Amino acid sequence: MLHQFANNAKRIGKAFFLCFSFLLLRLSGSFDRFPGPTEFATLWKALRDWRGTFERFDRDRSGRIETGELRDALLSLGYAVPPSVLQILVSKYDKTGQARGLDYDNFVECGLVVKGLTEKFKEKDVKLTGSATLSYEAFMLMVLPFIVA
Ligand SMILES: [Ca+2]
Repeated sequence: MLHQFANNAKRIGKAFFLCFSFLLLRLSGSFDRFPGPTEFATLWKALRDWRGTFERFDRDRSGRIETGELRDALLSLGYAVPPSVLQILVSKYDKTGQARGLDYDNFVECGLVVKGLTEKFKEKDVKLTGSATLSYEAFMLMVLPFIVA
């Protein structure tokens, strides 16, 4: 039983840590506040949702999300990522370096970054036109939490 728990914890470890980090950022904009039971329930639901999305869009059952699968998965989540951005995402999060696709952990990390940056951008693009004007400081404050997370 302990061995099974350890294997599950190892398997979901990185995805859990990433979701946990983003949850903390979302709660307070910093790592100052520790989440309670409600937030942990939200975290587990988010992880279950990410797993479901991964499995639904890994259409060839390769255990990895390739470029087309990533495009479709992100689109299903409401993120119409342009092809140029999609290529950058794949090159960054496909850790094999051999265009074999994203494993689950890297898929979650990629998805969280796209989700977080898109939500931040929408705060500046209130009319949802797809463009926004922002200062250098606003841009840096928008992007840096995702780089250092
Ligand atoms: Ca696949």
